Amino acid sequence: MIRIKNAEFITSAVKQNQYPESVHPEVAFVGRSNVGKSTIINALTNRRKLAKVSNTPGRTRLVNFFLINGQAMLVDLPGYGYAKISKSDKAAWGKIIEDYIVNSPNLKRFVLLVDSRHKPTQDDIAMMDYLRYYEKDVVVIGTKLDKLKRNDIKKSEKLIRETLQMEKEEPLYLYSSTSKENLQQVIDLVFKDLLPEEA
Ligand SMILES: Nc1nc2c(ncn2[C@@H]2O[C@H](COP(=O)(O)OP(=O)(O)OP(=O)(O)O)[C@@H](O)[C@H]2O)c(=O)[nH]1
Ligand SMILES: [Mg+2]
Repeated sequence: MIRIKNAEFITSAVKQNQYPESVHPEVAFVGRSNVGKSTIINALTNRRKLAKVSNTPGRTRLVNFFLINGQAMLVDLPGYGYAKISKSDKAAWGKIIEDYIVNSPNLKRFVLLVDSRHKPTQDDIAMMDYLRYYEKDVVVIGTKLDKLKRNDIKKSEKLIRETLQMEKEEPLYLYSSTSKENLQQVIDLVFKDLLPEEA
């Protein structure tokens, strides 16, 4: 079991010369705007306002770095897929993400968040394909599990796996930041080999 003992906001960046100088392994959170990236970061770290949460999609336009237990860096990437976005904003978003991925030697793992209530979108599929290309670990988390009927959980898992063309051994957890269901499983998966296990 991995325990999150402390979390510290380090910095926000849009380009490489603004990234923190870090020797720590990094795990990057990606997903559609409004899927719950900032909320899950607060839940994992047991902090209410570490990452900014809002009802306005597209709120997080920066790459945000958080140091966990002084040993691993959690990286919050800007969300994609909100409707009211101009072409130039979309290009800027793509560049921010790509610059980070290409210029981060310590990046070990991606956490792709999808909404467990819905079939993953075309943007989610494109993102999954894009992440696979980099040959790093990809962990998929279905968010907002509290909004799902118990009967629909298996169905949702199947739909996510099929739509994203996931192999059996590729990990998927459904999770809720509201009820905290599966929180410890998510922590163990997200920080596996990056933070020490405890009894
Ligand atoms: N019911 C429920 N609501 C959630 C959950 N996680 C997040 N939300 C809500 O979803 C909305 C968006 O959450 P954020 O964490 O800001 O989403 P985000 O992915 O960071 O969005 P961007 O910053 O725009 O990319 C907020 O109103 C949250 O309260 C969850 O597990 N259950
Ligand atoms: Mg956010």
